[in-house]
Order: sequence, then C-alpha cells, then structure tokens
Amino acid sequence: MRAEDGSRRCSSEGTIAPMMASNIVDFELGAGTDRAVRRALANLERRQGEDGAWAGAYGGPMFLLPMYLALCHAAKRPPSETQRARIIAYFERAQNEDGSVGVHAEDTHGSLFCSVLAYVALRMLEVPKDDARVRRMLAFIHRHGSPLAAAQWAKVTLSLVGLYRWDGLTPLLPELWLLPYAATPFHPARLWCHCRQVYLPMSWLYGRRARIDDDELIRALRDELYDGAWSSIDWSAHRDTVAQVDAYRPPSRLLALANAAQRAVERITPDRVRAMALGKVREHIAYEDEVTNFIDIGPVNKVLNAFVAFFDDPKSEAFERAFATCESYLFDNELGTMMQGYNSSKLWDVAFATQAIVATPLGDEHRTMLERAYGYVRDNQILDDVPRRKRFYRDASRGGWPFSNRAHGWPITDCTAEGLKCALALEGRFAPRIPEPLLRDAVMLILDWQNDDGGWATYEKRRGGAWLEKLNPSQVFGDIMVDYSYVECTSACMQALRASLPRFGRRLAARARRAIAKGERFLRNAQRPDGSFEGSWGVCFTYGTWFGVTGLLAAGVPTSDRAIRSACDFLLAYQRSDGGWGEEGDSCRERRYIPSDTAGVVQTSWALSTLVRAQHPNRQAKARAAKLLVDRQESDGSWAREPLVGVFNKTCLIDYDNYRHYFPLWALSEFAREERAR
Ligand code: LAN
Repeated sequence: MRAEDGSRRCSSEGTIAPMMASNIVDFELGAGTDRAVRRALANLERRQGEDGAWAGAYGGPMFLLPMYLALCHAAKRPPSETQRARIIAYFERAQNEDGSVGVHAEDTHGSLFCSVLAYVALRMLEVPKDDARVRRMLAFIHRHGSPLAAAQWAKVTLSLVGLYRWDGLTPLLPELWLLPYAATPFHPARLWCHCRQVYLPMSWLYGRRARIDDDELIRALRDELYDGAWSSIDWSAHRDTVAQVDAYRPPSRLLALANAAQRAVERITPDRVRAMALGKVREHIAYEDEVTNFIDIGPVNKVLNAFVAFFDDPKSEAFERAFATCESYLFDNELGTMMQGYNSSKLWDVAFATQAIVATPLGDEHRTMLERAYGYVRDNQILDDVPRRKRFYRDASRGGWPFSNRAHGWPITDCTAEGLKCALALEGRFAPRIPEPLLRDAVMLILDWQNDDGGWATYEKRRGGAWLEKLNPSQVFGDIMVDYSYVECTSACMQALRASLPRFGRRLAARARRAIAKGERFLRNAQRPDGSFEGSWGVCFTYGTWFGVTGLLAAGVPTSDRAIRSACDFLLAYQRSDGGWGEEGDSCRERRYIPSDTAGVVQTSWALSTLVRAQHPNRQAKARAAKLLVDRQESDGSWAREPLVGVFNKTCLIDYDNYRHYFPLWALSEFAREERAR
C-alpha cells in the first residue's frame, strides 16, 4: 500500500512524464550507489582491526552489569574509578522517564527485574541513596512491589549478596544432574545449552545456599529495597510472586507442580546425596571453565561460575582466573561501559562483512582487507572436539565456527555455516583453497546437526520436547528451554551446503541435497500465511524473511514460486513512503509486525536484499530503498547508529553495532549488480 503511495507521488509530481522521471532517478542513483559502495568499503577498511576482525559493541541486556557488580562487591574488588563513572553513564542512558530500567537498554517497558538489579548496582557503585536517579528508580520499584515480585534471576543475584533469601526461590535442585539422561525427559542436559549452563551454577549456589557476609551497604540496601520490612518477610510465601511487568512467561500449572515435587524431594534428600550432587555439578562447572578458557558460553554463566569459584575457595587460582576473564565481556564506547552479551561478535561480523565486500566488483582494490579478514576466519575455526565430551553432554566441535573466537570454542550451526560460506566465497581469488579435511569436518557437523523436522537449531541438535517450555522458570524470557529449529539457522546451513556442493564427491553431494530438501520443507512450514518468516535473532519479520527467502533460493526454489512471491509481497506492504523499512523491537515479543516511526538502514538493507535476490519485478521499490540507503550514508562512508535490531528469547534486544557498516553495503552491491545486468 505504502509502496504505491510513493510511486504515485513520483508520477504526479509535475511535468515530467513518469518514464523519463524514473530514468533520471536511475542515472543519479547509479552514480550515487557506486559512490556509496566505494565509501562504505573505505569505511570498513579504516575500521578493521589488527586481527582482521571488526570490533563492535555487543551490549544491550541490562541484567549483566549488575550481576558482575554483585560479584565485584562479594569479592571486594570494586571497578576502577574511571570504569565506575563509565558504567554509571551506561545505566543513566538506559533509565526511563518513570525511573525504571528495562530488560534491554532501549526498553521503554520498565522491568522490575532490571530496575531492582540496576538499583543495587548503582548503590554498589557508591551512588548515594538520595541521588535523583536512584530515587526515581526506587520509586518505580516500590510502585511495582519490591524484590519479592522481581523475576527469578534478580532474586538469585540478590540472594548471593544477602539481599534476598533462598527460601523465597523455587527450588533449583542440583540432584537433577544425578538422574540417568536416557530415562529422564526433563534431564537438565536436554535443555538449550545456554539455559543449562545458567541453571547449572545456579543449582550449585542454591544447593549451598551461598551468600556473602552482611556489611553496612547490604544492611542499608535491605531497608531501602523492602521499605523497612526485611525482618518480617515470610520468604517462602513469595516463591511464585512475580510482578505483571516481569511476567512475559508467567509460571505455568506444570511448573507449580514440578516445584512442589522438587520441594518434597529436597526435604527428604539426605546430606550425602546433596554432597554428591554438588560434587557432580561442580565438576561440570569446572569443565565448562576449562574448555572455554574461562570465557564460558555466555556472560551469565561467566559471572555465576565465578561466584561458584568464589564460594568454593575465594583464594583459589580458579577464582582468580574466573574473575579476571569477566573483563573480556566489558566494552566501552560512546554509550558508556557495558557488559556484552558474548565475549565478542567477531566471527559473525567478519563472515558477513567479507561476503558484503566480495559482493562488490571492487574486491581486488581491497585485497589486503579481504586477506586479513580471511586470516581471522581461518584462525578461528575450531580444530578439535572438547575432551571427554560425552560425559559432559557436549557434541562434536571439530570443523565448526564460533560466534566470537576459537578460545571461546562453542561451535554454532549458523556461525559454522557463515564461516564456511565466507571461506568459500574467498577461496581461489582471495584465499587459498580450504583444505579438504577442514571443509569436510565443517560439512559433516552441519549435516549431523540437522533436526528431524528438517530445520537447524543454534548449538546442538534438539534434545528435549517442546513441552519443557512449560517449565521455563525465568519469567522474563521466552523459548529458552530447548534448542528449537530456527529459520535463520536453517537458511544459513542450507546456503552453506549449497555453496560447498561443487567440492563434494557423489555420495556426500547426495546426502547434502537430501538435507537441503528437508530444510526446504522446514522453511515452507515455517512461513506464515501472510508470506512472512518470523526471525528469532534479529528484529523480526524483516530479518526472518531475508533468511527465509534466501534459504528457499539456496534449495533451488524458483523466484516465481508462491512462497517467494508472497514473502516479497509481505515486505512490500510495509515499505514506507520514504522507501525504507522500520520494524519495532516489540514485534519480537508480540510476534506480529509492528512498524516503527522511522526507517532503519539495516532493516531496509535486509528487505532490499530480499527483493533483489528474489528478482522481484518492482524495480521502483528497490530503487527507492537503495536511494534511502545512499542518502542516509555519512560522508565518511559509515551509517549512523540506529535502534537495536538484534534480539534473543523474544524480549531482550541486543546491539549488533557493525550491522550498519556492512548490510547497507551488501544490499547496495546486490542492487547495483542487478541494475548492471539489465
Ligand atoms: C546469541 C548470539 C549469537 C546468535 C546468532 C549466531 C546470531 C544466532 O543466529 C543464533 C543464536 C545466537 C547464537 C545467540 C543465542 C542467544 C545468546 C547466546 C546470543 C543472543 C548472545 C547472548 C544470548 C544469551 C542467551 C544471553 C544470556 C541469556 C539467557 C536467557 C540464557
């Protein structure tokens, strides 16, 4: 609808006949696009790091810094004076008018979860209680209750520093790890690896009822947070209390039953069994630290594992290493100092940036940049499986690529796919041929990761039933319990298999073709009646549709296919009168397309790229999108920061800061190539 508005305006603007007008636009746009591409390449070249990768902020989630600061407080190792000021600045920017802090930095729905955590964090950073910012925050907290109604992870964090009591939490039994995997449909090792790696240390800390000694600040905070009621609280009455603002996934009846059962079990569990369970859980935690060089799979288990090491033995070498590695998650930029959602997004960014660069005809002029980028991809492929992996429920890793770097070491389906696509796109012209065994390892991983539904999940083949989601105890996050198949991961894996086909022998090629065909079925099933694909790791239908369409095309689906046509129609229905696309982050939590007030260049790039790849006949729509990208570019070749477009678990947006530097370049290059071929 909006697309038509735009073209109508074009032809009704005056004396120039529509046909001629569009030729003039084309001519200027052609030159403009070329200039934009050149500038964007120069911008990327300037920003590339020594290691061949692009550093970029990966902040956004607001619950991470407070967990880290609680650890600093416990260990009596406050951040430096400069860091302190920069962290305060980050919180200040994220605080809403009503005093609240949301789940992520741009969340205008205040959450009790992150407001409580931020309040404690700021006070630990020595912000006095009569400071206007914290006073407003506390007012918000009291309007919605107190920590008694905050989401589970806030309660856990507060319990560790004596600002909540473990009795006020639903049980997190370490004994679950003693159950036989095969016979237990709810075994913790069946959970999505992020979920299990978070609840693993939580269960140890819960099992030990770990908490630090009271100090003056803690006593003062109890008074502030609970309005003087601390000593009279009936903790066990508040296990299930959760404020409306934190109840994205309110506890289900099944969870209530499971919790009652766990409490009954805990009452009769002999100390001997508890000790055994804690020992086993401790072993799993130590293993995760060891195989990730203490980086750990993500920031939450990073901090929790460090807490475990601290309570285990604060003077140990293990704690020293665990604490020191927290630093690798901190990042400072113009927004302040944040804690990132991963130790970096480097592999992911390098893979995309490289593919964007080789989509231009100017690769030869940027040979050095490409060679260095290739170096990063080559040096960060994972070369070995983790040791004794079966005992620790780990899948194979050899040949995979991680999201950040090899030291982190957890391979991911779509990172493996993008790493492989990138290496294949460079080989021959800009890089040596990928050695046969490395290619084979990557491909075998991808093939083995495919789920029975034809799709691919994130890190592992799916291990548990969808019903497990009913036991999601986090309240604030959606879809954390099992590793589902995702449109994005599926599409990426199909594309990678497709790109490597020419390198396969007959048998492997046949297997890959079958896998791609199964993937196609998954994608067709995932498509919504309106033609869109829902994304899970980017906002939202724009991102998902880019992957959905690209995946189908990789399967050899013709552009005339109804699935492709309807996906494009869906996008075109949301093209704005300025030629761009803008989709709200809330689309993810509400699972419907919510248009935003302005267009974003990253989302416009995804949409434009989709239309180009689908060879959509509406040339004007594409030209207008390209023009928006060209017009929005800064003179140094960059694009300005815009609202967050990354997401996880439905509710938490996250910053992919480098997206604005390479997605517009990629889309413009694809558009220009199509124009040249006309
Ligand atoms: C990530 C980061 C990378 C991301 C992509 C590879 C981009 C995606 O295509 C697949 C999913 C994945 C691997 C992903 C999943 C969720 C993560 C790990 C994160 C968004 C980074 C942080 C987030 C993690 C779950 C944060 C901790 C919170 C929990 C609810 C456990």
